[in-house]
Amino acid sequence: MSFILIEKSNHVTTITINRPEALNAMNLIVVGELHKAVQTAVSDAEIGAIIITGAGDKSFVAGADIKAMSQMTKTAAREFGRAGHDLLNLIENSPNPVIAAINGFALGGGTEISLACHIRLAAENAIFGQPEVKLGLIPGWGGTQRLARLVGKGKAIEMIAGGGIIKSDEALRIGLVNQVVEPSDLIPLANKLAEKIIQNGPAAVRVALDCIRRGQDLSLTEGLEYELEAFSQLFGTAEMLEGTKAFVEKRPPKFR
Ligand code: DAK
Repeated sequence: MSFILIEKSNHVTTITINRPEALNAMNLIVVGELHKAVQTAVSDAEIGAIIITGAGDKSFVAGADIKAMSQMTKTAAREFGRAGHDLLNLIENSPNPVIAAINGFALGGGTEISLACHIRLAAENAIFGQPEVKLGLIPGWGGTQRLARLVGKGKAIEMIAGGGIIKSDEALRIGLVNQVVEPSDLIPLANKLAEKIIQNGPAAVRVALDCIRRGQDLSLTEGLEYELEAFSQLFGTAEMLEGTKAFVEKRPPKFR
């Protein structure tokens, strides 16, 4: 049985983590299937945006599978941790934007998956948390690194060391999510945003994303140089010529 549903429509792939009976908790099989689905979407030249969500109306991902982890040796835990890192790095390094549509519980590994996505949209019933310390663990899929980079060290330490949960309004307030909407509006909003992205110059979107991502690991001076080079490289491309010509001719550009 597949734990992943994939829908491809109009340059957008929607990937649904489908294990609702366990609130979409992630075991090694689910991690592997999600990795394969994301790999297929990022390798598809036709795809310009990816949406990741959870099946059902209660949960995005309620975390790594605690029952499976309770049986793991140190070696198995390292393998599980590595598989999670590989998956989340794949998402973060996707050439095209990945949107997390967070439809309920996003706990532990669930928050961590959303952190690897480029844009986080949440339903009003979304609940975030890094409760691993309550299990005698720490976040193992990048939470100690990505959360602090997104919301700042103080908030990250409060969430990780406290192990508490935060609701969607607080997540919005601290910058953990981009927008909060009614549950029924979540997927339509994700689709609307994806639609907006795919209407833009595909290479320009990819290059902009790459600059932002690379800039996180560079000094401002190095990042600005990187941007300057990337910006210049776009000049004279068919895409750039079409975009600027369409503006002059007062018509929408045809990029795809
Ligand atoms: N794992 C396994 N099963 C889970 C689960 C999880 N994380 N969350 C929910 N389920 C299962 C429940 O066991 C239950 O199944 P049955 O026992 O009935 O068969 C079913 O989903 C429905 O859950 P509940 O009956 O509990 O539903 P409620 O509405 O009452 O409660 C809840 C919802 C989300 C508040 C509750 O299920 C809950 O507290 N779940 C656990 C949330 C959590 O603590 N998540 C963080 C997991 S720790 C590492 C790699 C990765 C990680 C760490 C280290 N390395 C290898 C180093 C990551 C760790 C985590 O993500």
